[in-house]
Amino acid sequence: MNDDRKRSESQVYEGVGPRSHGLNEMARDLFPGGVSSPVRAFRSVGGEPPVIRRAMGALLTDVDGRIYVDMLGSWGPMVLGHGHPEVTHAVLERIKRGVSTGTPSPDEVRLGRRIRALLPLMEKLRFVVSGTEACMSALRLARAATGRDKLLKFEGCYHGHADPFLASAGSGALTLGIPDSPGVPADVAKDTITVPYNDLDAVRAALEANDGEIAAIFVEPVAGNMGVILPAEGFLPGLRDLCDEHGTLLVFDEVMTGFRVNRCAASTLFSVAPDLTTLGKAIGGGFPVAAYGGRADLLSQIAPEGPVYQAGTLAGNPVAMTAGNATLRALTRPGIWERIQEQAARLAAGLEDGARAAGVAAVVARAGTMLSLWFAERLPKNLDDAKQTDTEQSKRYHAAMLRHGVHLPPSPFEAWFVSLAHSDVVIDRILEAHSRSVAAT
Ligand code: KE4
Repeated sequence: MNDDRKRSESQVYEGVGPRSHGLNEMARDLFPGGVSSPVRAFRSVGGEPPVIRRAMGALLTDVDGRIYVDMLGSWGPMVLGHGHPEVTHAVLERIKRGVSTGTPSPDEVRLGRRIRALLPLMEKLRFVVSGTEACMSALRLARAATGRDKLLKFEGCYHGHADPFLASAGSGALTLGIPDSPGVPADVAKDTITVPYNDLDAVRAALEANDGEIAAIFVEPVAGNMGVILPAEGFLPGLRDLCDEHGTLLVFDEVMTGFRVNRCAASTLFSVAPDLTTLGKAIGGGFPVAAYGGRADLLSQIAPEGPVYQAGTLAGNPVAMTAGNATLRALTRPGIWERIQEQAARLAAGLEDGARAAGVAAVVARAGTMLSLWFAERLPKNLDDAKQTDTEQSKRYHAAMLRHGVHLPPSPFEAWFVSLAHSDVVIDRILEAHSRSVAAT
């Protein structure tokens, strides 16, 4: 780490700098909450976000020149770190040949072939531009393919902001959904059944109570949107069996877990084959790329091959495809993903050691290169457990880590992401800030 990085090591940042504050004020005047996506507003941790003007490697630099170690990783995509030379070079070269044509391109074929070679259960796939779009489209396909309307999802799992997914259970596992957000019609939410994560009995009961009516079960095979929560032994195979028994499609939402929980996907890590998979984040390397895919007999029902409509102006954008290709090519080179995982494991162990040394109850849930630090005696199994952890301490810890130059995801219910750029020096720096912060919160 060069000198100006070293200068910032001992520096403590109080609040945000004047330029960030000024820009946040302008942004609040322009955008709802001053952000382009709600969680970025720091509402659940307090304070205001530093406004980032530069990202390189594992570091973020804000408009006041303050430097932070980045544990956000753009919420998952930046698995190689920021500004990886192969990705940057490939994108700059592709831009010289045009940025968008709205036509077939060799770039989308290249990325599609690469994804299928890595994840053969993606027999056919369709590129879209966000995880929301991937999940929304996969649900439409599942409903068309089964002729059923209902969806079963899990409390705390997030599948983007399309109406059917913004519904949560009323009381009891068999209650049909109620809107989670104004603007979601009750008539839409009623078809969404939500049960606790890791609860196969609740899934079985919901399938039996709605026999023949549930089109699909959507699941994050490793939950990342209520903080990282690991699937219990037998949970994912149990979902597969129950779906087979009831003619319900199993959809793995791997927008976050894809290329994060192992070299490829959770389905390969746990040897459970979903009928459909959604991908996003890492497959675009920071550009807007997502995809849904799976069994060819299902995907062949998507227009124009079949009657199920889905479309998009910038789907398969050649520059985004190029970024995704360069990212996956570098990431899946022998030893690269394993190196990132090693660093994540080292960080996880160091976080728990540091908390123990400070006499603070904390445990780390880690799956591959994504992790969460829980202020609790034991790992949460579902959303209720997650809410029982010491979220107030988590918020104080977030602020302390930011003061010590480490930018964590601004919510106790999000994941930290480790990248190829998180070298030993960077991990040491995080652990040094951790030992100062955990003792002080
Ligand atoms: P996007 O529409 O944000 O690209 O993807 C939605 C989505 C779908 N499925 C999973 C498993 C996801 O994690 C996401 C998006 N994740 C959040 C982070 N928890 C994105 C950050 C944000 O909303 O700003």
